[in-house]
Amino acid sequence: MTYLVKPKFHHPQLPKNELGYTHRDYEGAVSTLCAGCGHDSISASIIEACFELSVAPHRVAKLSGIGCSSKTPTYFLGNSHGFNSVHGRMPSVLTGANLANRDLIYLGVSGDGDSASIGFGQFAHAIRRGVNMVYIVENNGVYGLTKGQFSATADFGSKSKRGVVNTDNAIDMVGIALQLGASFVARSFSGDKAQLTPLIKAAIEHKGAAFLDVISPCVAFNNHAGSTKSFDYVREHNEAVNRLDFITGRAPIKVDYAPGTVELVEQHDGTTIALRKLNAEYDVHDRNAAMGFLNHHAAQGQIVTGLLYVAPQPADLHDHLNTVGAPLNSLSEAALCPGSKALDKINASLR
Ligand SMILES: Cc1ncc(C[n+]2csc(CCOP(=O)(O)OP(=O)(O)O)c2C)c(N)n1
Ligand code: SF4
Ligand SMILES: [Mg+2]
Repeated sequence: MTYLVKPKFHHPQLPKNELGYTHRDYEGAVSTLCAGCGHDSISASIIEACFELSVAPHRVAKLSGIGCSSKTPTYFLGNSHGFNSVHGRMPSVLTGANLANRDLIYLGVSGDGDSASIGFGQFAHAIRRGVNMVYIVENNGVYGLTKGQFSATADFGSKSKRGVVNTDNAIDMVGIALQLGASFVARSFSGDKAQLTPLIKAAIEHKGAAFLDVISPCVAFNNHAGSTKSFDYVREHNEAVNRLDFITGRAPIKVDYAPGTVELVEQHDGTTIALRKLNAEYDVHDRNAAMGFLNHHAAQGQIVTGLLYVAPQPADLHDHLNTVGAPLNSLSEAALCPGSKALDKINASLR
């Protein structure tokens, strides 16, 4: 794959985070995507989120499949670990890496083709197993890289650039993630950085399968009238249920909103998400209600965005498997191998 290295000029007065890093330390190569592609805005939000959280770049593993969306990890976190897998296979590679080293932050970046078509089974199993990760689908409703065929998330009745009407039903990745037990589910829009960046921060701090469906218009093949994934359509039909204003871990929480409009959501590690409610009735802890809400609004052509569900007591794959706290790749052979006597005993029990 070709890529352009960014010049390494740093303005001496660039703001620094707690680690002493600037934004530049979280960037990657120069993007080769089409100018205006939604995916580049998502990369910018990932950079911003990691900068603001003072994430050490070497603690992040970014994994992807194939597609314009899956190319984007080259354009952010240039100092992090990266693995560009086969089309649709990112989730199983991520699961294996996570099992070997639970200490890293796993960022899976995929497309609607990569995750809702060829990788649909892989996506489903990583989510239902509760792999501790941030799984982002950059959803444009088309296979951008292969020139704009309808993907499985293209809405029934929506029109291609050439005027062909989609006669297949759409897969709603958020609905599926809710059904499969993801412990953090959100939807956002690449054109709404103020909503997206805090969602990514919250997802990074969440322990469990965090799924983010980000509508990300493809300016080359799916940004016309008749598309339901265009900038205009998403702006006109966006039904945001809440907004995360800040996420704080150890710092004291200051809330200056009217009572009832802000909900503080505690996370496992003592961090708190401050959730500004735009819809007073919406309950982020009710999985079934979230599914009903989603379906109801989808039937009216609306796109529900925001933090849609977060589990009060999330658990991840390592909790389910009861693995040791230390990363498996740090254990010695003596600790990993039970010894021949123990193996003999197991074999004997199976005879
Ligand atoms: C096994 C395999 N089948 C098909 C392809 C061709 N292919 C490359 S990218 C792609 C679809 C990408 O769509 P999506 O994941 O939505 O990414 P986008 O380009 O839209 O961001 C396809 C079908 C491939 N590379 N490998
Ligand atoms: S083809 Fe579409 S998805 Fe791919 S880079 Fe261009 S605008 Fe983005
Ligand atoms: Mg796509």
